[in-house]
Amino acid sequence: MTHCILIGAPVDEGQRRPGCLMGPAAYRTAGLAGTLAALGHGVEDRGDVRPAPGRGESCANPAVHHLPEMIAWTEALRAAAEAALPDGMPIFMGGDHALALGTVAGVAAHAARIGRPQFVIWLDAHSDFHTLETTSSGNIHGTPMAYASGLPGFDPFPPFPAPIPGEQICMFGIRSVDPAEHAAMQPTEITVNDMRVLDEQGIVAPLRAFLDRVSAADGLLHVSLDVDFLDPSIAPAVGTTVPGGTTFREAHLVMELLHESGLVSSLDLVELNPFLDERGRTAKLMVDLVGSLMGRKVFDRPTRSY
Ligand code: 4U7
Ligand code: MN
Ligand code: MN
Ligand code: MN
Repeated sequence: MTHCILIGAPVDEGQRRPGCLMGPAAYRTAGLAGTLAALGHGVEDRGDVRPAPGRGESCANPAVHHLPEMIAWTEALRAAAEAALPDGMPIFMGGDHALALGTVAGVAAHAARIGRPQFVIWLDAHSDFHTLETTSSGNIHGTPMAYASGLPGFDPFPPFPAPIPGEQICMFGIRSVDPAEHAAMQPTEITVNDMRVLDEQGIVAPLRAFLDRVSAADGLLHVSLDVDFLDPSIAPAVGTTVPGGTTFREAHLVMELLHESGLVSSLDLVELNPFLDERGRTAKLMVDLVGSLMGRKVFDRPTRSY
């Protein structure tokens, strides 16, 4: 049994299409707490994080918008993550993906404090590897992985507490990478399992290879699940749809393998825009995926030991 700590992060400022701020309410409406409780987990809902007012910070790239608000969110969410981790497994209900600047900072700081390596699995159509200097959309939801990697180009933000080495990052489901992101990732050791890799090798082998490394290092594992990881035909409630995403079964299989590993210590649910949903189907799918991540299965079968 896991003590699950639900934390609402109604971040809407990391992109330009309003609606992600309704995400936490949609997850509550779709029954996230009840799903976890039915699986035998403890559930505590700490409500929604409220950031301090922005302080007027600016940067050289004129495209970047809502910078002061995003710095305030980053500080507040880092604090919420650090406060929750000693008590259980935080589940951050987004909110757009810019919330991960704060949540990943919090988990990395916690891991450094307890002396264990922090790993991240990024389930996304996008690599989110822009800096404030390279982003042309100016949308900060496209930057959290570069921030967590300790790249320069985030001057107005607090320095990332314990940058995560590329060896400890795995991207899964990637199919949209801008040239500047590609260039920035080139010298890193990040594992990029793009859709081509998943087409050729399936889910199981690449995912187990990463989980074996997490386990061997006695690492903590943060899962960041962007709705656009899923194919838009099954998950329409997202502002940045990219065709060719994972199927229903591929996504559940990822969650089932993550559960089986016993390694997951924190989770982001990001980019759900309930305003774009069809009768709650995307919100319900995301809740069902969390169910698989937290142990729902049809039959018990011998599991791999890590
Ligand atoms: B998400 C993009 F240009 N790279 O920077 C950008 F393609 O959190 C998309 O993964 C970013 O949804 C997508 O704006 C951020 C674009
Ligand atoms: Mn993303
Ligand atoms: Mn994305
Ligand atoms: Mn998006």
